[in-house]
Amino acid sequence: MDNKNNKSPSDKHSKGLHELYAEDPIKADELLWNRKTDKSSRRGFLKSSGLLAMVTAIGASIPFSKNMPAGLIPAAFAQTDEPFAISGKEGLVVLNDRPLNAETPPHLLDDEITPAKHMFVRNNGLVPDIKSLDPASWTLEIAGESCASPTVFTLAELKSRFKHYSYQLMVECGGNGRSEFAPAASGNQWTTGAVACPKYTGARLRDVLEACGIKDDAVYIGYYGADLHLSGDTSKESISRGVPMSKALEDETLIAWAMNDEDIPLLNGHPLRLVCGGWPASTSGKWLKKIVVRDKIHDGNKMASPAYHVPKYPVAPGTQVPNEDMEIITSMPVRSLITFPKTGITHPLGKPLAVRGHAWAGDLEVAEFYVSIDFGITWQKAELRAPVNRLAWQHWHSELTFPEKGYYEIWARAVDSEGESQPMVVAGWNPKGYLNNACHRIAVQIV
Ligand SMILES: Nc1nc2c(c(=O)[nH]1)N[C@H]1C(S)=C(S)[C@@H](COP(=O)(O)O)O[C@H]1N2
Ligand SMILES: [Mo]
Repeated sequence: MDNKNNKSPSDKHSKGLHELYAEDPIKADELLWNRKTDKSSRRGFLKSSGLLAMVTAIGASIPFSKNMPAGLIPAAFAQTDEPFAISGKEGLVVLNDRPLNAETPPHLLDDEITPAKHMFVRNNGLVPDIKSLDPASWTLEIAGESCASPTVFTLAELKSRFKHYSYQLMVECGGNGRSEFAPAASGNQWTTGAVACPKYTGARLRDVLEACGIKDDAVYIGYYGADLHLSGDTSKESISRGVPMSKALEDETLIAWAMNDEDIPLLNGHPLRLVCGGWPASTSGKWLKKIVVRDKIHDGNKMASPAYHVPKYPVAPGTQVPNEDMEIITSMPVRSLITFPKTGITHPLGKPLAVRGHAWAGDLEVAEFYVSIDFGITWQKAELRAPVNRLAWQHWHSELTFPEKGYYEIWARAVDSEGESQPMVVAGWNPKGYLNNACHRIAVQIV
């Protein structure tokens, strides 16, 4: 028996209002209120079944329920860990809703392979309408002045003509950690959660480009996606970035149609995305429509300094740096997360505390990992595993014992294969707030 199609409306209510609203706010509205989606009616009449569901979810009666504006989502829900957030996502913290940007709290990045529901979202423009993202009619154009035979492939052709590869790949926004810079840099105030490492499946960009002929003068590729500029102006791209040929032709650089063996989530680029693991994720174009092979550094939107550029030399916080003194970000720096336990826990004295997380280092590997419970005075070496493939994060774990009761911080620090360590305090200030790879730290109370 197929239970899925056998749900009565009361089953739907037992799902919980958060989920109902997250999945389909309009449907939820219709289910709960005695009305169609008439946004002009200021007050609605809560159906008795709807009231029951709401009261159950809130855990208290609603004396003035009959005065509630139709479609009102109770403010009480905003106090839960999982607000009526984003369809297909769970527990993400929304930093901006236009364009939609949301990050993942560290304890929700505990999985070795990041599940779709916990992958952050970073949009520069307007998310394409799901109806315009039909995999059956999707095409990818390969063109540009350094492409010998420009070609348009259907998604089906990409899948049938080219060998499939799967890799777990690091996708981290260049601005991850921006919130810690002072003076503050403008842009999304990411803390630690603009990062993920899902498994992608697709064709190698190299195979596809080689099938179209790469001219000798090729130096760069650039992508174009189907999302519109925030202004809605169809003559502008929301973002169109790229990478040098050396990165484009790496084994792991994919034109991906699947994430974790499923369709790529709508917000993360369905039905096709470029993935350049280990580089600022702005190079991993979503809703991928076109790739150009260029005879110069790609000049699409957000390629010019100061976007995704950092000073060529260290500068004092707050310095105005001329554009010509900035250089484009390539590989992301060494960084790590403590994904277990969640910050703020209490733990009994005398019982060892297991801690774990992930570490990554852009194009490099992480070579060593350390944890400290005394604010970085002494460091204990943690167990560190090799990556499942190049450009995937590595897992670390350790066990900590505490000398007495009280407040502690656990600090975690990765060192890459070239001996570069994460800094304990905020990394080099830069005008746009990129590449903060400072140590992640969490609080624990030993009782
Ligand atoms: N078409 C398109 N691709 C894009 C973006 C975008 O806004 N549009 N944002 C980029 C940036 S800045 C980042 S950090 C990543 C975020 O990927 P995610 O939303 O799947 O987490 O996508 C990149 N690719
Ligand atoms: Mo980004």
